[in-house]
Amino acid sequence: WDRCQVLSVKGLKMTVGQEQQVGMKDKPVLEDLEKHLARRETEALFQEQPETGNQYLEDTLLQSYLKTHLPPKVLEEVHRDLERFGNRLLTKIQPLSWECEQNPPVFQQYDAWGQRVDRIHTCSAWRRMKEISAEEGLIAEAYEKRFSNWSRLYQAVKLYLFSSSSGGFSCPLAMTDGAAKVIESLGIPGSLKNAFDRLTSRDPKKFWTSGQWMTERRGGSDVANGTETVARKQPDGTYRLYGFKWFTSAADSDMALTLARIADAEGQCTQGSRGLSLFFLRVRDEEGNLNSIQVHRLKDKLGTRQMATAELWLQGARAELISAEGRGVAAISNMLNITRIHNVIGAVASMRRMVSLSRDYARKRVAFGKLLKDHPLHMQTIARMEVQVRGAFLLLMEIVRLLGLAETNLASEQEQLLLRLLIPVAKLYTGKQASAVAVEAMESFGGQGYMEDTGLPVILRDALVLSIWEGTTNILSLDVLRSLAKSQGQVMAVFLSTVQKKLELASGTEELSPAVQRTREAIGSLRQFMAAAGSEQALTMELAARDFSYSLARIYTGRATTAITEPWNGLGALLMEHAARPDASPTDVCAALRWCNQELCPVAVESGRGSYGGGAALQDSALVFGNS
Ligand code: UCC
Repeated sequence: WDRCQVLSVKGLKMTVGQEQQVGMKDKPVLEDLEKHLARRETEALFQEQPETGNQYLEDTLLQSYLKTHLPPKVLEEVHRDLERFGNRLLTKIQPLSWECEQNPPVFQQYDAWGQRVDRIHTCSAWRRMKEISAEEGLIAEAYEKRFSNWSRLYQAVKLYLFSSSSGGFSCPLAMTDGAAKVIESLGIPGSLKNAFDRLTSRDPKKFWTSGQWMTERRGGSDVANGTETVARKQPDGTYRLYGFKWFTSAADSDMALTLARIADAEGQCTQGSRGLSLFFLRVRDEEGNLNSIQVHRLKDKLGTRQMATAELWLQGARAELISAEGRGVAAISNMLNITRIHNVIGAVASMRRMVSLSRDYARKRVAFGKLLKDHPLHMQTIARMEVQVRGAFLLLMEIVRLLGLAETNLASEQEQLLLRLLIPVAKLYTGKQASAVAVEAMESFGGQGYMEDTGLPVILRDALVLSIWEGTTNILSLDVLRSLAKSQGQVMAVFLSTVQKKLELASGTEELSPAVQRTREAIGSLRQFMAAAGSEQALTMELAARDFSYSLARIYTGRATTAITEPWNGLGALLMEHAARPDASPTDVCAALRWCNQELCPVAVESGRGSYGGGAALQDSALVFGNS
């Protein structure tokens, strides 16, 4: 006990504040202190909590991005709103977020009298999040298009700020946005007008959220072969759905879009992708009764515990066919592309939150006689994370900028192709970054990072799902290949020519020349890889898909663009472009250089090592299964 006390007193010496720290540094160890004094001091032992302030005002990269890109009038209004929103997040919304975490949804299957009720009880903070989402126009902003092509970017920025304080409500918002996008892309048919108006409403009383029920027991990734739900046509033209949905996120949503196979007169269904159609359904009727749906159970998840994920039996749920028959996957891909962008938003937001907290902690926490911020190795670790967040943030901005152009018919064909390619690239890359950064940042708090009541493990747990839902890393890598195949290589031609052309312009900025040089070399390697892969079997590209996608992410994030000379026409605005702005800071340049110091083209390196041939595939299998 005595030793513990002494250690604690020593601990006190390291934690109570800088002046006291430095003053006490060379004093002898306090073994001779009386026990009661040691106890009193120990009871006063505390560590200062890491905090963030107004997230918008603290985010210099976000502010400089908006200042560089938004037209002045838009910037003025957006800046005012974001500053206000930042304060609301800090003072009102963050406490609700913690409440959501502490009061996860509860499933009640039966009432006291044995009646099956299947109620999902959510806490008042969660329901308040829904109201706030409507009030803040978190979905509406993108569809009202008040700021033309900048509306999408503005919405994404608000969602980015909201994400870490949303108590998991970002998930239903992602699917709500995706559903609105699908309905909009169908031309808002009369039967879906009410749903669209509600999904995009600013009125909390009207606002609906949507689910996206894609996953069944046989297929999370392989939707085309795993979907067993059957749709039977009714005399009134509607359908009734029968099946089991294995993961339904935000199961308390008002409506859902889901896939099913239409049965013919003999009850037969077409298998595979061509047999899938897309349906709209209400989860409950006006009286609150479930639409012939039974909630089987809630999922017991590692993270996103604030949000109810359920297994659902569809037992004749009334639904409306909203795609052409057999075009379900193509129709729902509009939703997927939006939810994947939300995934990127969530990834960047969680990284930003973790790094901000690490930074704040470094200013407060003392170890070995000085603040963490004065330990170069500790700062190097945080700086490396900061470079990752910056790259991911600019990639996100690039995508929502392109999406904004596409949604206002201002995108060129090349920009649309680039958008199609960059969505899976960004989703898969930032999902992995977020997991890595969350783990690394957690370590920067020492043992405190591992303590549940600090809230830090919540961020880690919630970040870990980002590389899984909405398509795993490998599935998204294959989607990158799908975009290449579908465009017959045009997406890559646009990617390469854009990067190449813009690099020439960036090479005028002296300080960036090492980064330009490295990117140029990486593009050369990428070209060589593609030329060689083109003449090989399909297996090569499948095995290379992940490294290939990483290469695209790293090269694109680091590349320079024309935005200096053509601010409104430039394709992209990533680290080098940001660093080449007339008012760029040395930090911007440093981030670009550091980014380009990593291996920019891992696919070329691995290809050189023979990692993608048939022999390598056999070796992989032998390694995994231990065959001799
Ligand atoms: O996890 C889920 C919800 C969680 C909550 C989300 C919150 C996230 C935000 C968080 C914020 C913090 S729902 C489950 C998610 N599941 C998936 O993502 C499924 C993963 N699997 C895939 O993505 C597969 O690749 C499939 C299902 C798309 C493969 O289907 P198919 O049918 O085998 O693929 P096909 O035959 O290649 O594609 C069929 C059509 C083609 O069009 P056509 O016929 O015109 O050539 C494709 O080009 O669909 C088109 N298509 C696409 N188009 C497929 N994918 C895309 C795409 N991404 N973009 C455009």
